[in-house]
Amino acid sequence: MSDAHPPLRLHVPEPSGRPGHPTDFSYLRLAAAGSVARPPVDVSPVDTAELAYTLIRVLDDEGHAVGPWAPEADLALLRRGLGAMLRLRAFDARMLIAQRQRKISFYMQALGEEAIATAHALAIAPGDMCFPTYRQQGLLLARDDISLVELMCQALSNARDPMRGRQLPVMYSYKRAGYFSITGNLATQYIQAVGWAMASAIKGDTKIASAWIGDGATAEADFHAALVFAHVYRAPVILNVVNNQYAISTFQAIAGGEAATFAARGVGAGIASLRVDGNDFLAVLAASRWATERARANLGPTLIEWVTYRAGAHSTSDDPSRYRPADDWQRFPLGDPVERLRRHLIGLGAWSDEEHERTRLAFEAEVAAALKEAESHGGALIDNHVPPVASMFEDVYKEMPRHLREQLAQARAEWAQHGAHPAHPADAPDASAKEGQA
Ligand SMILES: Cc1ncc(C[n+]2csc(CCOP(=O)(O)OP(=O)(O)O)c2C)c(N)n1
Repeated sequence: MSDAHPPLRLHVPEPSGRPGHPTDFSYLRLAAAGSVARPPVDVSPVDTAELAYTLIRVLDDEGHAVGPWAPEADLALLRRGLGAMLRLRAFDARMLIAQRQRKISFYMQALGEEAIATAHALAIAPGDMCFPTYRQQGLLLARDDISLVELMCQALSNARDPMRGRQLPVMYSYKRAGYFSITGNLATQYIQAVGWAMASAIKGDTKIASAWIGDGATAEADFHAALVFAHVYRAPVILNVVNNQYAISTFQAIAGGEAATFAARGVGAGIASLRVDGNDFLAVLAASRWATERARANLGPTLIEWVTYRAGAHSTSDDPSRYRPADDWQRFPLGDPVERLRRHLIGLGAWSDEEHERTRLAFEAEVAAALKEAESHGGALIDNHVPPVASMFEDVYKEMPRHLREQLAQARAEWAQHGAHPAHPADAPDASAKEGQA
């Protein structure tokens, strides 16, 4: 060992807050509302380097919309956005209770992050394809394409579950609503979205893709591979990184390090990149529109880091009191997205506390009624609903090929052989034979 050098050691980033010790949020690179320049959409990616290290914000502490990023948005759109966030919050709260009541096995809330998916959904167009993770249900609720009852039937895994029990609760799939089937393997959303966007360009279509990932999952190789393809081919895609400060119990610096932002990953890959206050509905709307315009004009991809805070547990299987201060969200400098838009609209005379309360209660009632209706169709944990064995083999090919038909018959025969009662009439031992005759 040379005397000239100290022993080598690794640096392991530590969270700046722990249970019982308030978080020091000074690690967040904040900027005052209205202080960041808005470049033209044809800016060269390298000239967004500064934007990747600051924070685009529109709503100031008094709820005024200030600066060059303040979007043109009529009051009807903003009221719709606030309503959609309230509806999403009511939906999540009710589903969380349903899990605690053992009606569903699992749930994931978007509490505290509602502005991101909601405003983004209002910036993209029908036909565009989102590749979401499990925390972007706001994309579906904001555009109201899918009924709450249908979403709940998926979470209940009941007879009306469009996924027929083949996906975890919250792992929705809606081609008609531009919501690509959720993959549990994180970061795959990125390569899928970039590939879809490239295909759209190859076909000469006008539709763009929107990819979603959390801070933690950016450490996956798929994230980086997707950036290379997006940059090289200028794929028409928006690359969203939701930095909600935690990946389950792991602080964001474990995936991101402390010297660079997640937005800076994009600049390094040759991609125009923005870092945006994700709890500021107006900033999300403005940045999403900017990125959308770039993609549609063949100017290439945009990576956007949305800075926010995951206010609830990671999932119903998680207990955040074990790894972070209980009052973190109250102390988070970017506040609550619902309260910030409410304040803005009240300041404009376009909303009131009374209307807010009335709307909140109306959504609570809508959600409660929808769950009652969804439960009337049963559920895996309510009436032991089990989909037919055949559903394991269906929907892969337009027509089931012979080898799968054989496997299905074998599965049914083995089920019968082991003496198990078929949970579904379609699984009776002679069902395959009858199907053969039909
Ligand atoms: C490839 C892969 N690795 C690990 C997991 C297990 N896992 C599920 S959620 C999660 C945390 C992800 O955190 P982040 O990307 O920050 O998203 P967030 O949940 O905060 O929205 C992990 C590690 C997974 N689903 N996929």
